[in-house]
Amino acid sequence: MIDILLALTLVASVQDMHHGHHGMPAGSEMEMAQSTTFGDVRTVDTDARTAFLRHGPMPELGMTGMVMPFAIAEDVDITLFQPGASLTITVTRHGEDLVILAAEPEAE
Ligand SMILES: [Cu+2]
Repeated sequence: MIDILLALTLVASVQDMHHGHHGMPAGSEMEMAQSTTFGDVRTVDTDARTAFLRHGPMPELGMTGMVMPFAIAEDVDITLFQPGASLTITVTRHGEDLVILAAEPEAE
């Protein structure tokens, strides 16, 4: 019985992977959809390379402004992510996660 449950769980995970772009417009360019907007840093975890930001609208990713967690790509300067900092961020979607690909201090 445990083996059957395990097999069903595996099948369910494989199916989930194929639903990653559910509800997104068709087109191969959606794989690389990016959005650039402002992000106000709330908290940061430098070890995990994640941060909570209040971000502006990102229509390319189907999102209005909100506060949410982001992953920070390896080549982004994480020292920019100080609580209270205002940044301009470029974001893409990797599965369930939103990943910051680039960040710079917001222009005055
Ligand atoms: Cu969001």
